[in-house]
Amino acid sequence: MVEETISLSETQKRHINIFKIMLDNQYFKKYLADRDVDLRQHLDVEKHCTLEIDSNEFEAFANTHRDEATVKSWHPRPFLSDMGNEQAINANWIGYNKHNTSESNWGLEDKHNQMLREMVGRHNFEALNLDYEKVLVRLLEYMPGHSLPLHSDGLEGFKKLHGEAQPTRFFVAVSEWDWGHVLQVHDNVIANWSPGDAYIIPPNVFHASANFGIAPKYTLTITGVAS
Ligand SMILES: O=C(O)CCC(=O)C(=O)O
Ligand SMILES: [Fe+2]
Repeated sequence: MVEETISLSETQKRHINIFKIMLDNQYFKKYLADRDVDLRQHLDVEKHCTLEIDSNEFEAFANTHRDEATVKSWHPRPFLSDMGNEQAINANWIGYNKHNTSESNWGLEDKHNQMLREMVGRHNFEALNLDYEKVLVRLLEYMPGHSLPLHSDGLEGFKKLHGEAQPTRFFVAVSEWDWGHVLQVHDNVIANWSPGDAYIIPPNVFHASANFGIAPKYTLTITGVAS
């Protein structure tokens, strides 16, 4: 008994030590400081417009095409940029893993991109001032308890599809806003949205998104170039 108690407390000590090392090193904090990312400096992020979309249509798409979804979690991958991978490592180090960052998405496959683009519709791309022929539309599904850790966009998917360009990235709310559905873009916490609400995520601006609620969260990321 005595021995067990001692060995348990040694294990606990070791765990506390690991946490200390992990948090004391502050790799992600340093990463941001090195890039002059400072939350105390305000960045204006306003709603761009509200698209006319039908949430049900996108949620039905997710369910119909569930077995063709790309299911991923947050970790370094060979096709990401060095920047993306460094950010993923920093996030993994502080506890983000497959149990809290799982995402199902559609749109990287060309046929899904075409279908989603049609569902969004030409009139909405006009509202965004985007070239209908040069877009990448992805539908993201986050279940309760999962989030997209802090990152800046590498835009790898768009660059692969349409070559190097300086595209604009839009976040578009799809499902009705619900408990625990949030997007943080620098010092702006965006919530309480309506389906179709579109926000620009400016290049190199850090953002994160979460579902700490009770219903799935559906969003679109639309990347494109001005028409
Ligand atoms: O859709 C989300 O919740 C996050 C979007 C995002 O990170 C992006 O559009 O780059
Ligand atoms: Fe992003």
